[in-house]
Amino acid sequence: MMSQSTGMAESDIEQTGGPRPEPGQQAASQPIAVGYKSDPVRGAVWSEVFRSKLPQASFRMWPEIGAGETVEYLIAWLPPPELGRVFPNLKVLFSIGAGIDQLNLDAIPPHVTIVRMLDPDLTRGMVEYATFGVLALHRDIPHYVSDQQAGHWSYRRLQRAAERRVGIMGLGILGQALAESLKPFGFPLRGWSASPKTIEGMDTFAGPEQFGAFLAGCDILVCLLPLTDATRGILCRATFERLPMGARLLNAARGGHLIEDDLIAALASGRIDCAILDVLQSEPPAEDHALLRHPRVIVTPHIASATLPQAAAERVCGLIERHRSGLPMEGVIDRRRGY
Ligand code: NDP
Ligand code: OXD
Repeated sequence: MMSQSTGMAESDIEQTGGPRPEPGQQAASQPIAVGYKSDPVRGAVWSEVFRSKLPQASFRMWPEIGAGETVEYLIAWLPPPELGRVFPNLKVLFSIGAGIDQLNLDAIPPHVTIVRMLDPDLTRGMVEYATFGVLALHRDIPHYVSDQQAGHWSYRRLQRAAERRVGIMGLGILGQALAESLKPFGFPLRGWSASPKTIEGMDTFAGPEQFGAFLAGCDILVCLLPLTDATRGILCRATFERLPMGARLLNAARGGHLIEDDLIAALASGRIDCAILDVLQSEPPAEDHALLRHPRVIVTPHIASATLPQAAAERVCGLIERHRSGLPMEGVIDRRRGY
């Protein structure tokens, strides 16, 4: 369920069991050790933000992490494999990305709260990319790019947006923001999520039992799902066969959602007309990867959106302060669901 005021999934807002200060006590002024394990160039920006926004924090960049047992907060894309041993007193792991499928949840001690990146800039980036993608698929741009490369000048019939049904898999932060962005163009919109939702101007479907009905009305299918055990390989032959003939595909979520050979076969049969992919199974792909070379596929190198270090660091400083004051944090993941 989405909160009206923030657009956040309620499951993203959770009590974290952080230390509760006495009334009036400034828990946030106590020293804090924060580890950072990711790109060091971006880390320099993070370090600067911590210096100004959370001066009581000792910001330590991997591998110069000091005494691991003092670190209570870790910011990482990939934490060290033996997280519990390296940081026995870790309280919160902040994922640098919106997705957390890169984490091995079984290797993260159960008492550690995992928080994913939620940031308006990250959402905006995805909205820009996915809006561009839907419009490009609607206006046959993969065909025109390929025609240009072949030196052809040929027209395709213009179809009204009102005749092109767009279906969004995943109605979370990104899926709902995309739906809002697409509304003014007049596409009939539908969406699919795990739990039922009511969204103005959109037909909604939920759960595996309504998946077929959802797919049957998607002329353009957009994937904005998290990658979990339940969604891995969901863009496969069985799914494509339930779409209208000649449907178009946009995957801006994770390469693990797509069975690439099934897409290649669906493109060959005409079941899928064309596709835009921001993510692939293996990144970077081999130079001779069939989808990189396919004339009806546009591939981009996982750039649909990105975590910008300044905004992300400011956000995490705020979350640490909230945690130390015993307040709930946004973006806490539910380990049972895997997102
Ligand atoms: P959210 O967690 O906010 O939303 C996920 C949505 O997917 C929810 O609506 C959820 O349903 C739905 N969902 C999850 N599992 C299932 C399932 N088994 N069946 C049906 N629906 C399901 O995620 P975000 O919108 O923030 O992000 C989505 C993904 O986008 C990220 O996990 C990440 O992988 C990807 N991403 C890609 C980027 C890129 O640059 N390419 C950048 C940023 C993110 P419910 O609402 O009922 O829980
Ligand atoms: C993310 C991404 O998950 O950039 O944030 O893919």
